[in-house]
Amino acid sequence: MNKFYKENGYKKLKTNIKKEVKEIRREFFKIFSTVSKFKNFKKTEFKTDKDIINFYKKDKKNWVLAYDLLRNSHLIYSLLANKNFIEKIKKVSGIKRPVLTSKILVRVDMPDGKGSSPALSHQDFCAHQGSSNSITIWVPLQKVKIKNGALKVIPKSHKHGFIRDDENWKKNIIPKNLISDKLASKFGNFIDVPTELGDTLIFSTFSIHKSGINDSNNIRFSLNFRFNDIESQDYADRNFYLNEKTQQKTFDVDFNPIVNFN
Ligand SMILES: O=C(O)CCC(=O)C(=O)O
Ligand SMILES: [Fe+2]
Repeated sequence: MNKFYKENGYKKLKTNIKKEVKEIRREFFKIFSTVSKFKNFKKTEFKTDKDIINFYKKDKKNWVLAYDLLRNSHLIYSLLANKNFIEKIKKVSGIKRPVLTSKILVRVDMPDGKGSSPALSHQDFCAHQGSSNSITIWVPLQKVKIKNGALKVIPKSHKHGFIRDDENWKKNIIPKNLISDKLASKFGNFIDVPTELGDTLIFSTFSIHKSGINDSNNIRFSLNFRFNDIESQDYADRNFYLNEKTQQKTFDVDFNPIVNFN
């Protein structure tokens, strides 16, 4: 395990995923463009972030259709096929045999808090409840400065383990893992973690973090995926718990499929 990571509960990594990251951002543009074209919003190719922002402002319903497709883009899984990248993650985090906790998450943070809702202070642990050494890998798809929403982390907060905000818990605020800024401040101060293109941020499942606000005119795309360590006794003792639903929505079909193979 990396010494800085062990002490602080997070670490910025220089990685060799620049090529994949650029391709994924390009593919996201294609997905927005295609949905826009076929749903008759705009017939021409989306070229700039502004095109996607306009799509959201003028035709949110169809924007959401595209947004929901991003997480099923096959290209986001190209990151997991990069062996060097995975080896680096294992070395820094000390995770011996990583297995995903759930699907890769995709965020589209647009100016003025539009798109994905900015995440308030929380730990990721509640969301998946995996091995105690589990980690989140946050992958921005462009340079992220403070101005466009650098992630905020409280160094060393992971050392306290699972933190429950009893006030929020009682009020049944969803998501339940939110920690008020007042309680979070007892564990230290947030620092901003700006990243260059190709950098990723690894943090412990117990590190308190929150979204930075995107005050720029551009989109801040990010992916995040999480690894459990199946070579972890505490996880084995909880029968390798997975907090993930796998059911389909329905087997009902309420439209007539067009068959056109002849
Ligand atoms: O990208 C962000 O701003 C925060 C994402 C996050 O914390 C999460 O998805 O758990
Ligand atoms: Fe998070």
